[in-house]
Amino acid sequence: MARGRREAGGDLPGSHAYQHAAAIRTFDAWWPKLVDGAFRPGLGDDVYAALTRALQIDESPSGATGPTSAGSLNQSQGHKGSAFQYGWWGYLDKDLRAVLGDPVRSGLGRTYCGGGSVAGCRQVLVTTLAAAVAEPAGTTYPGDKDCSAGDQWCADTIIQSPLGGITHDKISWQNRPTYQQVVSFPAGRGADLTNLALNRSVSANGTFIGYTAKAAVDGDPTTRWSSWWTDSQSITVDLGSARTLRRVILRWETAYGSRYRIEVSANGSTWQPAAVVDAGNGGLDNVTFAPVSARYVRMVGVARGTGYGYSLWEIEAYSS
Ligand SMILES: [Ca+2]
Repeated sequence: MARGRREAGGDLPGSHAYQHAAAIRTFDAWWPKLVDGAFRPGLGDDVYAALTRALQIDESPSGATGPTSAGSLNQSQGHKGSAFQYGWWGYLDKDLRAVLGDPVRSGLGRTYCGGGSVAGCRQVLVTTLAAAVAEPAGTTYPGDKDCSAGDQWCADTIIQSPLGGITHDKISWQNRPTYQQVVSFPAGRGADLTNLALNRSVSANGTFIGYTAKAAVDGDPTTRWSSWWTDSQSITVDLGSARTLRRVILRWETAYGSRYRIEVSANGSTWQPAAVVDAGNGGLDNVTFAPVSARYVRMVGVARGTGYGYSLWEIEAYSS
């Protein structure tokens, strides 16, 4: 993620240097060689040049590998906080997968790397990577009026444009995301998302004074049940009638369960396990399991994540 930090010019340990500086330098050097090696032979010089003018292959923070044509809308001007938004990442990703024979949605229409052969493409990767490793830092980060050649930290910095008499030091910048977000969908379109536990009869074998079990099924995200401060605690919901269950959502307060079981029962006395969670980290747990018919569902605590009890803002049950 984006981070900005004003540098006071000091040289504390770790300041003005990346932890894995050589790896970053290698990838910075490799990317333009890799794209060129993968696509130029198949596209030909003229088409490759025209396409890279339309969409630059990279958006390095320093702008060193951006296009030089004045007309490009996407041209990086350098030192403005690149987020690597513009580039050929998707093209190469799709091409490599196509060469490997993997399914590619909205593919490129043909393969490019290594002429489409796995062995040829592997050679392109190895050759360009070897060239990147051998490239001097001063070539990867050529330097400009603000930064000396080879100064990786400086190449990535944000450099302010003076406004009247107001100036500002360079700002440290790094935004080299591999992942920025993971979104998971617990159910699909058309699924019945009725919370079967809502406002149902509920009980707990231990309740800390004032934090009743009822608060865990009241649909109110600001009220909670809290157990006694021991590991062996449970909360049980009576769904009113037998329902098909496929998952339970637990909305933990700070006091969460690190190990617990979800158990179900037809009669409230004979229980069977539906799921075991043994490395919980709190927050929201969406616990899925094979469909099972049950009238009762309970969370059985095995180990607490904190010194407090188990505390749930809500426990929810779903048929899909
Ligand atoms: Ca609640």
